[in-house]
Formats: sequence, C-alpha cells, structure tokens
Amino acid sequence: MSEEIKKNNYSADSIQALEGMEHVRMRPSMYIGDVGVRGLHHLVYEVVDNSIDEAMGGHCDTIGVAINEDGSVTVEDNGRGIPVDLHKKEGVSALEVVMTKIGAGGKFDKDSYKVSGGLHGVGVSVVNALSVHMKSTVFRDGKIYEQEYERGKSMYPVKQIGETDKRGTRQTFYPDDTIFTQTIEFSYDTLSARMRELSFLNKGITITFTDKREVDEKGEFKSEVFHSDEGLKEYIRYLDGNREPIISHVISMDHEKGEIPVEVALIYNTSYTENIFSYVNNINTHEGGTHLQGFRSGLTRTLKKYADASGMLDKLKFEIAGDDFREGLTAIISVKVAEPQFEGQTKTKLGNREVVSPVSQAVGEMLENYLEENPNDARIIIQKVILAAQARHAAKKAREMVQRKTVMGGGGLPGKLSDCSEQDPARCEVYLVEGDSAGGTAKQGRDRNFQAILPLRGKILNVEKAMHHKVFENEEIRNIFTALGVTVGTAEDSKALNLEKLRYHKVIIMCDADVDGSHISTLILTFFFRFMKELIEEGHVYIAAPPLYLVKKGNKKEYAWNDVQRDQANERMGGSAAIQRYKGLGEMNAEQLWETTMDPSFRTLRQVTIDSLAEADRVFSMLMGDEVPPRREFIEKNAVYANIDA
Ligand code: 0RA
Repeated sequence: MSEEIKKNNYSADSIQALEGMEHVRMRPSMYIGDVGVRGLHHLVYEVVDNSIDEAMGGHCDTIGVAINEDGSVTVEDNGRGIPVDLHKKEGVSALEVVMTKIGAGGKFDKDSYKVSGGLHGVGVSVVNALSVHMKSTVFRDGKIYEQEYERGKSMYPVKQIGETDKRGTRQTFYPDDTIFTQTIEFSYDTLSARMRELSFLNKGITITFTDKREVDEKGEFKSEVFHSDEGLKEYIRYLDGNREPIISHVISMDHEKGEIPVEVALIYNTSYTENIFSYVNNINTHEGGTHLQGFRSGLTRTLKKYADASGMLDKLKFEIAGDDFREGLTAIISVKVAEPQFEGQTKTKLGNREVVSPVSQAVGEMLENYLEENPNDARIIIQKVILAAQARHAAKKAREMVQRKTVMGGGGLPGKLSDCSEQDPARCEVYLVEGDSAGGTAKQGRDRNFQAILPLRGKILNVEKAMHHKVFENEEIRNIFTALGVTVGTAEDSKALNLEKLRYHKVIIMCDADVDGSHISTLILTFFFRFMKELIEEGHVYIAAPPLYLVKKGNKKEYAWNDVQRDQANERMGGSAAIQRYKGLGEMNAEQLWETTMDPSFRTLRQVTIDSLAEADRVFSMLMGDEVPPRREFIEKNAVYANIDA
C-alpha cells in the first residue's frame, strides 16, 4: 500500500474506496480492456486467477468453475479461504476490503507467492464493481461465512451462516448488463479453452468446468475436467496432435533459474509453420518480448553450435538465418515474473530485460542435453534447418516479385479487382468473393463508392500444407496481397507484416452458405491466420452471411438465415408460401445480394476474432492438415455452423 494511502484516516480511506469502485464503473475499459465479449470473459479470468494464485502458493489443488442456470458464474477453490477477521485499519473484515477496495487483493499477505499482474490481476473488487450481484462464501476454521454485494457495495457485514469441515473460497457473480450492454452471455467454448490452457500452464491443478444452462439427452450438464501432470509437455502434444512430429520426444524443461521460473517445451514437425506461444504469469503474450527473445537466442545459438560441429553445414552455399531454425517448430515458453512490464500496442509484450538471459540459458542447456542424448533427432533437426534455408532463398525471390508489383507497379492492382472510388481506407471495404460468377453479381449489386470486389477462383491454396515460396508464388494469394496493399518482410524481420498501406479497413469474405463455401472461407481464414494475423487481430476481417432462403407469397417477400426463420416467415404469410433455397450466391440477383448481404444498414457481418492463438492454431492445423478423422469429428460436432471465430 502506498505511503499516501497509509497516512489517510479511516473515513478518508473509505471515501477513496468508494471513489475507486465508482471509477471502475465509470471507466470499466481502463480495468478490463473493453466492455464487449472479451471484457465480459475477463471477469471470469480475474476471479479464477485468484484461485490459481492460491494454488501456485501450494495451498489448493482443485478449482471449480461453473456457468449457473441463471447465467451467473461461480468459481470455487479448496484453498485457505479469504480471511474474514477484522481489518484493523479499515474497521471491516479483510474479505470486505478485498471485495470492495480497488487494488486491495492479496496485499495483506506478503509471504504469499503472488506474481499475477499486468492484464489480469486488477483485483476481484473490479469484478464486484461490474456485477449487479456478487456473493462471497468462505469456508475457514470450521465455519462458513458469507457476504453479498450489489454493484460492488456490501449489503451487510460478513456473517457466519453455518459450520463446515471444508476449506476454501466460493465466488458467484452476475455481470451488470448496464455495463456489458452488448451481451452478458458467457461462451462455453471461450471459457473451456481458457481453463484447458490454465491447466497446462499450472500442472497438478484440477479445474472442473460445468455449464448448468443446459442439460444433454442424459439429463446431465456439459462438463469437463482439466488436469495436466506434465504441463507444457502435454500442451505441446495437444497443440500438435494433428501434425506429424519428426523427432521422437517433446523436448522440455522446467526450472527456476535465479529469480525467474522458466518452463519450456518444444517439438519439430513436418510443417513449414513457426508456432511459438509465450506466456507471462499465465497471460498469452501475443507480441512476444524479452522471454521470446531469450528463447530465440538460446535456440539459435545451441543449434548453430551443434550444426557447425557436426560438419553438416560444410558444403552449404547459403547462410543460415534465425528463421531457418524455427520452421516446423512448435514451442511454448512460460515464465513467472514478479513485476512484469507490459509494453506494445495491446500491452502483451514483455519488457523486463532481466528475463532474456535466464530464458536463453535454460533453453540452451535443455537443447544441448537433448541433442547429445538423441543424435539421430539432432541430425533430423539440422537437415530440416538446411531445407528451410534453401526454401527461404526461393521464397525471397518469389516475394520480391510480389513486392515489386505492389510498390512500384503504379497501376499494379490485380486486373480482377473492381475497386471502389473512395480513397480513405477507413471507409473502404473489399469483398473477397467465391467464384467469378458471384463476383460479377456482387460487382453489379455493390455500392461502388466504398465497396470493392475481388473474385477468387475456386479453392485457394491450402497454405497449411504448402511451402512458403509456393504461397508467395500463388496467383490468388498474390492478388489478395496486392489488392489489400499489404507487404511482408522488412530488413530485420523477413516475416513482419506491414499494414500501413492497407487499402480497406473491412475485408469481407463472402462465400456460398454450403459445405464448399465454408471450406473456401476456412482456406481464406487459414491464409489470413498464418500470413496476416495482425489483420485479424486488428479487427479488419469479417465473414458475410448470405441468406439460405427466400420466402415469397404474392407481393410479400422475406429472407431467412435458418430453418426457424424460414418457418416463421411462412407462418406470417399465412402458410403455403413459395420457398426458394439458395444453393449459392450465384442464385441471387444483384439486388437480392445487395439487400441481404452487402447493404450496411441491413446485412450482418461476423467479425473474426481470436480468443486464444493456441486454440486457433490447433483448429486450423486440424481443419487443413493431413489427418482426416479429427477433422471429421470436429465438423460433425460443429455441424450447424462451425464457429471458426475460436
Ligand atoms: C491472502 C491470505 C489468505 C488467503 C488468501 C489471500 C486467499 C485469497 C483467495 C482468493 C481466491 N481464493 C483465495 N484463497 C485464499 C489466508 C492466509 C492464511 O490463512 O494464513
């Protein structure tokens, strides 16, 4: 607690507390990032983080998370229970301080192992302030205590409500719909993915996740239990389950070097994709930072040293670059940092310099041991690196061709692009349309002022299976790059994406509403995910939703996007309406396509977002990879409308 606050007397403190809570309600985004879907789910992460901290301190091993029947969320752990004794300075229970004072969480327990911070770690009081109702139940010293709150204000002092032999803390909250105006509905998939991720990142803990809003045919709730004994090693197997490994084991290590606990696991597979996920205090650091830098330098240094000593590079005419060591690599780095400095646009880049060398050393030691003990795998890895270097030279040439066209070509826009007349990218949108014929209809139907059309020929290249230079040689893909005005590669980073000259702020994928159409959408999304991830992350990518049916009777007509809407429309028209099922965009005329799918005042666009990079990677590698059975299973499970927004 700061000196300034310490000096204040009791009443001044409580005013400050009130102001703090009011401030959270006035400026929620300052505390949880946004008040949309992401911010809403952040509330759950915040509460779960507290239980994870208790587990990391060695005080609990089980966490239960449930979405309740009424849509509220309960998080329960078997830890020591938040203390309920009188907080002398505040004159109320410690629990009340934790729940109603901003920045109070855990501060009274200096010995506890607490490293949360950064994005999360704003404190459970923030969740309380943003909930219409919250209830804390503490099981401690043989007793059960309870306190409830409304919009962050306690309704009564902590009271004892019974006896127990349990230990732990239970928190239930119902988000405030005047704050989360977009939605207060929690997504099973989003929360489940995060709980799985947390169980891999914190081995040994059991997290049960239950959705009580619905029961299945057997009358049971949807529920999953997440537990990992091997941590990141298991995480790698999960992530790379649909790829083919080229070495015999996952390489991993888990140790505390100096002050900073470092865990790393990695494997090489047959793909050409570099896939590194980094975490700081369980937070996915999308933008990387010093721990990633340490990882890269440790990897490059150790592999290079081994390769040089092996003589395998002797006849090589190419220089080996850092990138070459990471082709077909899937890796996870997880560090715990006491006072993380987060930088970057989305505050997901670790800035602490002191992290570089411990990570680099740990990675070096781990790899050196593995290479020495597994000479066969070592040779396979070095061979892969050499192939990557050769492919990189080929890719560079192909890329330069694209670049020349983009930058110097003058009127170098693709011939197939029907551009719009508006010049301000913020107001411009481009439709990527499946097939030339639908492209033609879209071109007639559009508002040419701000809507551009780029028709794509049939199935675009599956980038998941192609080498990089093949990707850049592909005409459809080059057209997308040039049309969007996006370039790849700078002097420092051959894969860096440059979005500065992005010509359209909305990039809309428009495909038939059938199996082929969703396959093509997925191919395009895979391409964006692997080669223009920032385009998705910055919210530029959308999927258009063409209707499935036209329901017509006399001069009345309605469109329907699913069977329920179709039947309702039919009923509204008194039954026996003529129903046309659109088999594809091609069956709509220009006016219909405009009315239903392109007119901004009527259309619905689904914005593509990424909750979890790791989960998205797994889904794409499954959907687009070689293994058929998992893909079939996924598609059957998500048959109605595969949610690619994962
Ligand atoms: C500080 C001190 C003690 C417990 C906790 C924090 C605690 C906080 C949370 C939040 C969720 N679950 C939790 N479990 C425990 C008690 C220290 C003691 O008993 O000596």
